Amino acid sequence: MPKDRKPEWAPQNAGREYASRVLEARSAGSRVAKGRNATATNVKMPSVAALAEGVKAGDRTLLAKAITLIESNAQKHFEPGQELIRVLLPEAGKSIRIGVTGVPGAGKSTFIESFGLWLLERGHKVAVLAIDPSSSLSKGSILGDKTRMEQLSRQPGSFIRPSPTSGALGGVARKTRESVIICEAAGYDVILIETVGVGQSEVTVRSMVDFFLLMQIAGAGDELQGIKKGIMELADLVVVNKADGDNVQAAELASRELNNALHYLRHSTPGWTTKAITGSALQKTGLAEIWAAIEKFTEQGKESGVFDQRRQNQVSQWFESLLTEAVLNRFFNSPDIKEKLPTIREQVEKGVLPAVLAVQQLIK
Ligand SMILES: Nc1nc2c(ncn2[C@@H]2O[C@H](COP(=O)(O)OP(=O)(O)O)[C@@H](O)[C@H]2O)c(=O)[nH]1
Ligand SMILES: [Mg+2]
Repeated sequence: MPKDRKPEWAPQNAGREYASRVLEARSAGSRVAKGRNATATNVKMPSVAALAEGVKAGDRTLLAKAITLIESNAQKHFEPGQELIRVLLPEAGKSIRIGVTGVPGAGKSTFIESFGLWLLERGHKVAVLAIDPSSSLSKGSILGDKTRMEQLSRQPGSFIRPSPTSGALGGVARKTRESVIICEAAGYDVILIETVGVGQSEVTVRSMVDFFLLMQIAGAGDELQGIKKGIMELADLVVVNKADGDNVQAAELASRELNNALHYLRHSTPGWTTKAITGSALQKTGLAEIWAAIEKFTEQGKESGVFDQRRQNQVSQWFESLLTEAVLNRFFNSPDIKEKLPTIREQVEKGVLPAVLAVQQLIK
């Protein structure tokens, strides 16, 4: 059973409103748990052509299999996975990619569910992906059981994929980027990516989305919510969530304070002023305002060229980082280097060999 847990930054006398649910890993049971643990190796994998056709036709079962293929760490799945991406790439790109971050318990998943349903009512197709760097450590997801988004997942126009389980943030991020491509090829025009506010993951998500939404709550402490961590400077919109019930005034005050703070910060997107607003994911308020901001942002950015420029930069940065990684791997894994490196390193440490010379020797 998931247990209600209050995050450590919750006020001492806080009630359940700060509770965030931690889902322990399980091997079978819920639909999500099964999807999460299914390894591509034991899933019967259709051909690349069948997957590509299925994805393009919007078949959710084949879409899920396609993502399982690219998430697979099995060697035999690498080539077909990359071939699939290559085939689908021309169909991709026609969506708005939205990142949602915030401390655990801020209400990201609740918001994504409410917002997703709201968008479906307006004729959009919504895909939800998650990046949760903690999941590989805790064997469960601190994104919590709301990641299941029961209501949203029952709608035909939606697709929800929890965070890939294994691997370091870099690997998880690659899989998410490729999942975005696949979802777009399947006709999803709004992609929502949820991530937790724990360090690098926000930067990673910022590097793959068009619009970045930071979810805050009143009274949880500025420091923990990233004002000091520079996360505010990544955001295109700050939403103070849980502006409902007794909490409305506190939320409005927090929003005003955030707007003051934002005044002095560098904004994430050239030509766009990042603002703070209030909303309630639970009561479904603020959704229209958030969408209006996203639409204006997109319209304005496409007109000025900032939107396409960012996407282009993102792809080229991604390419550079993949290339660097590959070159480094190749270098450090070559038998010759593996053999010589320890001795040379020792000589440098002992002061026998100058560092510059040592590097030159190894590179040669
Ligand atoms: N009062 C109130 N509670 C909310 C709101 N949004 C989320 N919650 C509650 O806050 C808790 C954490 O929500 P969740 O969406 O899992 O947060 P996440 O960790 O950021 O994804 C849950 O118990 C939600 O029901 C809101 O707008 N108002
Ligand atoms: Mg969540």
